[in-house]
Amino acid sequence: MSTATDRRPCVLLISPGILKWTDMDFGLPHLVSIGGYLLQRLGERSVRVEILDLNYEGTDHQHLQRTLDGLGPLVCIGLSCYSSFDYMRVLTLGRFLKRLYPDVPLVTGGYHASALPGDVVFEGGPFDAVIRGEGERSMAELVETLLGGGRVEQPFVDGGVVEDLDTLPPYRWDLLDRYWPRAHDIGRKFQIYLSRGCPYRCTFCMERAKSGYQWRAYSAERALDELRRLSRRTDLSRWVVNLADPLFGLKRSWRRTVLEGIVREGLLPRQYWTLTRSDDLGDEDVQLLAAARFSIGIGLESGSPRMLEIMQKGNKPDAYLAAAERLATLSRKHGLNWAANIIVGHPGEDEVSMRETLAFVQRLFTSAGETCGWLSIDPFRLYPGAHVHEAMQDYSARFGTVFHHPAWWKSWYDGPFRAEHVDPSRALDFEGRVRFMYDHYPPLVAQILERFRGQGRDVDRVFRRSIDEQARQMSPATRDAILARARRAERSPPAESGPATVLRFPVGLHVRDPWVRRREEAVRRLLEAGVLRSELLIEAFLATPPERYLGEAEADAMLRADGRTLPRVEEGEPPPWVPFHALALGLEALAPCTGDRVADLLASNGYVAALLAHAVGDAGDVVAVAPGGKIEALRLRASLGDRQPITVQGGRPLVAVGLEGPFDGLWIGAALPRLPRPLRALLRDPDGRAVTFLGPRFRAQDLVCLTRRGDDLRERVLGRARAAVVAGPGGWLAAR
Ligand code: B12
Ligand code: SF4
Repeated sequence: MSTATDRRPCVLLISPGILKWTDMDFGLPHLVSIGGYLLQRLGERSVRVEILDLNYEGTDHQHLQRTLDGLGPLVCIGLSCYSSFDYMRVLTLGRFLKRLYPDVPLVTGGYHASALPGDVVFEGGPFDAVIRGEGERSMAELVETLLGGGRVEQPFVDGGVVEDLDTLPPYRWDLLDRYWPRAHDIGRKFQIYLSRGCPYRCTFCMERAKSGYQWRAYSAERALDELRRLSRRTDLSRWVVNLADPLFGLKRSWRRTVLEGIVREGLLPRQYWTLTRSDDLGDEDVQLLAAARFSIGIGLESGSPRMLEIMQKGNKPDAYLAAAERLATLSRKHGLNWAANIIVGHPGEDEVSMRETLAFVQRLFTSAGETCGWLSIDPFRLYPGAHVHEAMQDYSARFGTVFHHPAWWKSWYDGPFRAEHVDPSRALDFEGRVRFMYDHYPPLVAQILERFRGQGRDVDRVFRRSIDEQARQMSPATRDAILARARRAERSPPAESGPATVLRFPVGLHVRDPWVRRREEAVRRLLEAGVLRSELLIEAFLATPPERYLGEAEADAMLRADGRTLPRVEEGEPPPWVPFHALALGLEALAPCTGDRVADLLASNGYVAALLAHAVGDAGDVVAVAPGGKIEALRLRASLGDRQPITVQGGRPLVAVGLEGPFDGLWIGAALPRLPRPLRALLRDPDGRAVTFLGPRFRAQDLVCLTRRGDDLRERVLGRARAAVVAGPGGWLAAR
C-alpha cells in the first residue's frame, strides 16, 4: 500500500466486484498475479500497484472518487471485465473513470473482454485498450511504454498465455493489505490458482476464448510453496481455500505430488474446494483427495450419452458416466465430499435426454443409503466465446434451437434469466425445459439431502450453505416467476440497450446493502424500459435512499408498486409516494437541470425534494411545501435533515399561498381535476413545467406535463397511472 506522500506513479487494478455477493471470495489472485508481475518486471522504485475490489470497498461513487483521488498519481488503470454479467457495470465504471481521469490510459481484460474485445473497445467508448488472454506480460509492456513517455498505440492486444507459470513471481498477497484486516468479513473462501487453462472442448464453456486449450500448472514444488507462503500469511484453518483453477490436477503425477505434499506438510485449511474431472480418479486418488481435505466439483453435465456427445464432453460417454459412478462409490469409502453439476436444456436437449439424465443422477445419488455427493442443477446459459455462442446458427439449423437474447449481456438487468432464455430444440421449448427441471428435480434434491453424509468428516458450512440454497431455489414460486418473465419477454422482446445508453457513473458498488440493491434494480428496470434517460436524474435516483425519507415499508411499497396500487392515505392528505415508474416518468418530463428553481408542492416526507435537490445541484433552488401549517413544515424539515439545502415551508400550495414564482418546474405528486389557476402563474414563461396527475377521481389518471407558453399551457400526456386524490371532497371542487 502507498503512503500519502508516495509519489511513485501508480498502476491501479480494479475488480468491479461481483453482483451475487453471496459468492464473494477473498483473494483476487488474477489481479494479484498481474500486479506482482508488474512490480517484478518494472521495479518497485519506478512504479506502485494498488488493487481495488469494489465489493470490498462497499461504497457509493462519491466515496469511490475520493478513494481514487487519494491513490494518484496514476499512470494507468486496468479494469477487469470478467464475466459477461459484469459487462454493463464495467462500461459504466469505465465511463466514470474516464470522466475523472481523461488523460490516464484505461485498459481492460478478463473473460468477457477476451471473448468479445469489440464490446469493450469501440469508437466513443471509455477504454483505450483491451488485452485478450492472460494479462501479465502485455500489461507490463504497456506500463513500461507509458513510464517511458509513450502512449497506448494498440487498442487490441493479444496477451496470449503464460506458458511456464514458474516464470511468474510468487503471489504478492501484500497487494491486498488494504483488505487483509477485514478479510474474513469479506469472503468465506480464499481464492488461489495453481494451474490455468483446460484442454477440453465443452461446447458451453468459454474458457477457450481466454486461454485456448493449453493446461499449464506451477511446478508441483512451486505450487506447494505458494500454499506454504499462504499459510504463513494467514491461518489456513480459518478458511475454505478455493483452488479456483478451471481444471485442477489434469496431470495425475502432478496432482498426486501436490496432494501428498499437502498431507505431509499439514497445509490443511478447513477444506479445499476445487473443480476437476472424474475420468481418471481411482481408489488411491480419492483416498488422497479426502486425506488432503478436499471437496471436489465435477462437471457431469448430462446423463445422456447423446447429449454428452453434443456437448463434446469426450468421445467415450459410457466410460465417462462409469467414472462418475466409480467416484460415487469410492467417495463413500474414503469420505470425500463432491458435487456434480448438470446442465439442463443445452441445445439439442429433448424430453428423452432430460429423462435419461434424471434417471442417471437418481441412480448415482440414491442407489446407496448414503451419499457424499451433492447435485447442482443449472440451466444452460449462453456465454460469449463458448462454441455454442460462436455457432448459434448451426445449432439453430441442426436442432431448431432459439436463442431469445443472443446479446443478453447488453441489458441493464435480468442477465441471468436472459442468458438461460433459450428453446433447446424443436421438440423442447423453454417452458418445457423449465417445467421439467422444477417439477422433477426438487423431489430428487430432497432425497439426496436425506442421504447426504459428510462421511467421516464434517461437511463444511460453505458447502452446506450452497446445498441449502440449491434446495431453496428449486421452488414452484421461482419456476412461475421465470415462466412469467419468459411470457413477458416473448410478448414484447426487450431491446438490448448496448453501450450507447451506458451511464457515466457506476452502479452495483454497494451490493451488500439490500436497500442499495433494491434501488439499483428499480433504476435498472427503468433504464431498460427507456423511462430513465437523463444522467442527472439517474444519478439522483441512485444516490437518494427512499427508505430514509419514506421509512422501509413505504419505500418498499413504492419501489414495487405497479401503476394501479396506491399508498394508503386519507383523501386530501398529501400521499407519501407515487409509483416509482410514474415518478421517474414524471421527473424525466420535468427535466430539472443544474441551477434550476423547482418545487415539490405536496411534500409529505421530502423524498422528491431530495431527488430534485440532487438534480439541480448547489446552484439550484428547491422549495418543499408541506400542506398545512408550522407543524407539518417542522415534520418535513426533520425528515429532510439539515444537510439538504432545501427551503421548507407550510402553506396551501394548490392555491399558491406563500409561494413566489417563477419556477422552472413544479412537481405535484397527486391527482387533480386540472391544474389550479394560481399555479400557472408560478411557472416561468416560457417553458416552466408542471407535472401532475389529471383526470377522473376514482380511476387511473393521466400523468401529464404542462408547459407554459404565455397564457397557454401545453399539455403532454406521459402515461396512465393511479395517484391519490389530494384535495379532499371539498378541496377537490375548490381546486377546479
Ligand atoms: C475461478 C472462477 C470463478 C471465481 C472467481 C473469479 C474471479 N477471479 O473473480 C468465482 C467462483 C467467484 C466465479 C464466479 C462466477 N463465475 Co466463474 N469461473 C472461474 C473459472 C473456473 C476459472 C478462472 C480462471 O481460470 N482463472 C485463472 C486466472 C489466472 O485467469 P483469470 O482469472 O481469467 O485472469 C487472467 C485474465 O482473465 C486476465 N485479466 C483478468 N482481469 C484483467 C484485468 C486487466 C486490466 C487485464 C489487462 C487482464 C485481466 O489476466 C489475468 C491473469 O492472467 C472460470 C473458467 C472455467 N472454465 O470454468 C469460470 C468462469 C469465468 N466463470 C463463469 C461464470 C458464469 C461465473 C458466475 C457467473 C457463476 C454464477 N452463476 O454465479 C460467477 C460470476 C462472477 C462475477 N464476476 O460476477 C464463466 C463466465 C461466463 C461468462 N461469460 O460470464 C466461466 C468462463 C465458466 C464458464 N461457464 O464458461 N468464477
Ligand atoms: S467445462 Fe471444464 S472441462 Fe469443459 S472446457 Fe470448460 S474448463 Fe474444461
